[in-house]
Amino acid sequence: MANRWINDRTDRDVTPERIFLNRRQIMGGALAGAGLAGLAGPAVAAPEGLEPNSFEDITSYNNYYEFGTGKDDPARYADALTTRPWAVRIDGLVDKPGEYAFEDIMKAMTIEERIYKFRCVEAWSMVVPWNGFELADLLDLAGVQNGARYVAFETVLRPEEMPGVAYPVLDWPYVEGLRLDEAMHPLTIMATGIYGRDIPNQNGAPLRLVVPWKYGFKSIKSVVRITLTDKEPPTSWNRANPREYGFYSNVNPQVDHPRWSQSTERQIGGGLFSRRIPTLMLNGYQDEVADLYTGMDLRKNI
Ligand SMILES: Nc1nc2c(c(=O)[nH]1)N[C@H]1C(S)=C(S)[C@@H](COP(=O)(O)O)O[C@H]1N2
Ligand SMILES: [Mo]
Repeated sequence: MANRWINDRTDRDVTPERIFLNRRQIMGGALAGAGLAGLAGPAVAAPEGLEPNSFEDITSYNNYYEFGTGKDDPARYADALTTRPWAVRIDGLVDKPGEYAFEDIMKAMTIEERIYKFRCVEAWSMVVPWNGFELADLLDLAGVQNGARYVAFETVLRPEEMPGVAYPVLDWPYVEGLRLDEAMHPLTIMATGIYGRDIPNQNGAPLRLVVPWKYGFKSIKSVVRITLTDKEPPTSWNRANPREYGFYSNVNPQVDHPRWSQSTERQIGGGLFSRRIPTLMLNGYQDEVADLYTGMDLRKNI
């Protein structure tokens, strides 16, 4: 493979220390403001201090349409996905395009725990203790060029390992996109683990995006390509149903999905007694991310 990146650098080379510290300081500030646990705990906790779901809940109730549209299909079929060796192609408007081996990425990144609430557009939610690294650190590694404004993501496409792609539910491969500032935000992570264990295939092994203030479908799984571009990239759900799914897909309890309300969510877990709770603007991460949307109408730009 041409241009394979060799890991001969330390974290410090990867991200200029000033920016690196800044990002951690931002997180520290968010923590202090919310009055949550100190430095010993995860860098960011779920809004309202919600209890994490069990490993069992998180890994048995999934959406990963490449393995079928049922909530238990991913747990049943995703084992067939080969996740080693793995590489992510980073290309487009970057200084160092190429295939980045998963092991090399892991060596270069700082892995942290982040407990995030996750809100699916189908009006259920979970709290997940992810392990992963900031997407910004990976993008810094590749060197984002000046003209870049968006980041496009692509999931692996392996019909022989993915029974669901035989059905044209979505245009395969699954694709997603973020604006560059959303991608660089310290809350945006690439998850590689759950509860300190390697991320299971049904949750998007070996690495998947997590953007806690957006609906779950923005969190693209098993990423093989990241492209920096100057144009808004296509997204699978917008392509499939532009009337129901926009590019931003920010959690907004005030804007109903055309077929259901988004004002409450059902908490997964607790069996028969699963509770409904009010959905919060930007999924409760408003203090951290509202600035990204200053001057934008979050009812129109959905
Ligand atoms: N490649 C791919 N990524 C995907 C999906 C998918 O079908 N394919 N589903 C999305 C949706 S709708 C949700 S709610 C989350 C579910 O993540 P989880 O199974 O880890 O809870 O993954 C998102 N990422
Ligand atoms: Mo979802």
